[in-house]
Amino acid sequence: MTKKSMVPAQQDPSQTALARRDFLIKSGAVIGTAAYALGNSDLVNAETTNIAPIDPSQPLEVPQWTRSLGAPTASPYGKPSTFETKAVRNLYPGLKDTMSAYSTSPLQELDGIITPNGLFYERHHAGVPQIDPAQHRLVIHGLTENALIFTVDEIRQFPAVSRVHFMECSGNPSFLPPWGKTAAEVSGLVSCAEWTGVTLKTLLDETGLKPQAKWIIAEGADGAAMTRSIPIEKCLGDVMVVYSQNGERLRPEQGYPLRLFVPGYEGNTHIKWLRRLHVTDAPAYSREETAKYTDLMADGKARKFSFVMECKSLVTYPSGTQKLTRKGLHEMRGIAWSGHGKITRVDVSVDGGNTWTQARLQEPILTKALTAFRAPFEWNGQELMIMSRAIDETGYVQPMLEQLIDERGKVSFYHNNSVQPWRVSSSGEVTNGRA
Ligand SMILES: Nc1nc2c(c(=O)[nH]1)N[C@H]1C(S)=C(S)[C@@H](COP(=O)(O)O)O[C@H]1N2
Ligand SMILES: [Mo]
Repeated sequence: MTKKSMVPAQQDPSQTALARRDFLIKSGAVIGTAAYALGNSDLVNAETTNIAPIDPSQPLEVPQWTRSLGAPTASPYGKPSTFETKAVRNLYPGLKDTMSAYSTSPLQELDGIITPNGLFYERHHAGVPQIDPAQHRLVIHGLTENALIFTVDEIRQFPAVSRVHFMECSGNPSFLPPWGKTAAEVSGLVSCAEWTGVTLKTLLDETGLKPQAKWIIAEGADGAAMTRSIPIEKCLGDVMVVYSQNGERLRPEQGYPLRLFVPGYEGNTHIKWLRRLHVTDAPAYSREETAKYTDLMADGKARKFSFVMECKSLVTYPSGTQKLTRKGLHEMRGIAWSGHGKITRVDVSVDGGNTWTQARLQEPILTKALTAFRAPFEWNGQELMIMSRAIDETGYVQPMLEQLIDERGKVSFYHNNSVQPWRVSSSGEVTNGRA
């Protein structure tokens, strides 16, 4: 026998505690299970005195919620704690109208890489239609061998795939002030989910394609009838027609019951409430790919079909309006993503970009998905200028804003993927480093 196994069971602290809890529960002394670790006198108090509000300076007092029953089981759809009042979507700064509007994901409140469905960013050009899935149809026609009409149920019967991908609006954020206060205000038009649906290729295999097929024009069923043209190679690659998001059916805000998902491409191409895919030999040159979602350069020419969301990262802790409340060891946290593939490295700086160290990438590291990063740092009351820069598998390095402006001028609006600085003051307050 080893020395360890000779230790009597009741001397193992966890065993002792469990036995004691069982005894107390049997003897009717406890209501809440956590109470066993406390003295008998506390338990007697809990039973005989009126329940007082908890005093945070007495953390070992049995709290009020331990002395009573909780809420009943099986609320039909679970909700976050009512104390989590900051984890909410907000209208994009400056917007007043809610119909053609954006709302941001509260990035500074989120952990990991999956955005909860209720906090996914929104961009609607004509509000959120309420679509009855039984009445909804998807038409695929044009330069196909057969034109086909699918019900939502029929689409769900094809072999499916589930993939984790980010989606980002290309106006996230613009090149000009006012700069936002929080991470959400700066860059909250990005979110990430596990999407389930059929690959568009599966449906195109059903319709067949004529040799002249070069583009597919996707159209939404909302009041904006949002229309975008996607090159056929992309459509036969990783494009999906999705019906689920993080395990449940798409939210109305995200395109219920069907949405086009175009991994790595700007959010505008991910047509929601998808009703029509028109296979053609040329793009539609719709409003959304001419007047909007083109990039006017300093020389007066515009880039068109600038589809791919380039490599970007953002520190979400510490970030604007947060506060460091203790000195010593901290962890810088953030998200990085690239429409070209996987994130290979994230560098972080606490001195405004003079020196950089490599952050640790948190697994999983998935293609065209948010990747979380972490980097420890010491804070002892000195001022810091915190920032991150991401590098993707093509070797592309996230640029500074000055570099982007040098290249594109100041009239450009979309595709600002520049490095975002946060200033930490000597009192620990965090503010936008651009302001
Ligand atoms: N039918 C339709 N599809 C649409 C839009 C729209 O207004 N109508 N907005 C587009 C834009 S600009 C973006 S950024 C994304 C936003 O998707 P989300 O609201 O799910 O975040 O959807 C795109 N698809
Ligand atoms: Mo967008």
